[in-house]
Amino acid sequence: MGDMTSDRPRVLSGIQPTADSFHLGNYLGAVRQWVALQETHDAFYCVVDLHAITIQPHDPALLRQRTRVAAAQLLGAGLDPDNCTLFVQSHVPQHAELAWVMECMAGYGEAARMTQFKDRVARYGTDKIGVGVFTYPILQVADILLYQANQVPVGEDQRQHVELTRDLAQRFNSRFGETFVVPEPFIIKETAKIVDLQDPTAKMSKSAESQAGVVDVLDNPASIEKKLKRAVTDAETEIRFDEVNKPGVSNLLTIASTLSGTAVADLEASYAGKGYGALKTDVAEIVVNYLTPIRERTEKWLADEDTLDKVLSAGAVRAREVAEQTLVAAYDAVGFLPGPR
Ligand code: AQP
Repeated sequence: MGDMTSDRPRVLSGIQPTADSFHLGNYLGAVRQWVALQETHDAFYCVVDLHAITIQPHDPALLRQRTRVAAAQLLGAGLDPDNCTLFVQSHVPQHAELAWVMECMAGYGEAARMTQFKDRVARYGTDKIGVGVFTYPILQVADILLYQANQVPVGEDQRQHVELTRDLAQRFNSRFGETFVVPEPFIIKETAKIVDLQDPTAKMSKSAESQAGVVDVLDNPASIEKKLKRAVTDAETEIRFDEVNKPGVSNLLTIASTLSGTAVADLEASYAGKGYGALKTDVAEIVVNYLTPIRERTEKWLADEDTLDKVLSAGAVRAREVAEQTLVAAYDAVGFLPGPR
């Protein structure tokens, strides 16, 4: 596995296997940065299947399938198992073990203030959600702290959970002695919140009521084109970046700029005098051209499950080595007797 044990700063991030494909928000907000950071950082990335069962009831066969699809997509998007550690969260038991300790560090009110938890309560009511929906942010805390991560590449919606991680790491360190690196969120402003194509006031999200505004990485080209051509814009005609007054057009410019490497200002200039139709057609083409090789590589990985599973096993072995060191230190710090492990 190359020189991953070098002095490079660490990054850790995870993604849930809760859909048949990642969407463009997941890709631009997180996965794209993961691919870049493996070149400069000692990178740990996991498919967080423990998180995926917080929404109940779940289908075991579907979870198994989606876990492989998630891993295959990460490889298809450019993660290189020789240059980063890619693993499945449930293969590393230390995540659940540290989560309990961190749950005991967290305040009830503190956990209840998590926006994503409050959103779920508002949407489904407390009787319809499991305890896991309340505690998963603290499992996320454990996910990050186990790897002594310096940075956590995520989208804006995860900022609060990284802040919680910082708070609990600092609390633990001050009570029991320096044990954890206190991580920073790594959020690229431009792509921190990709919005829904049909409702540009909402983030692109797999749990959107309609999938018409959600572009999946594994979507077929015809479907991607259709969704982009129907994207909601505004009543003006000018192609200009203005997130407040023109969120739909700005989102299209962000997507085009990030995937093509052309600055937003240059795009604005090149569309002077042109209509929204031209922009949508071009963005559709850019997105299809960008995603097609990712989809094809993903399909290749999925066609060879044995190799995929071997990559994930090797990743889990390496992840466990690091996670175990941190867990042993944390267990010792809180006063658990050393025992056989
Ligand atoms: N719209 C988005 N823009 C930018 N980044 C985003 N992320 C998610 N949506 C956007 C980032 O994707 C990473 C993976 O997050 P996840 O596995 O928790 O995915 P998710 O949040 O479950 O995806 P959804 O679609 O947002 O799910 P629901 O609908 O359940 O809330 C994270 O880094 C996240 O920030």
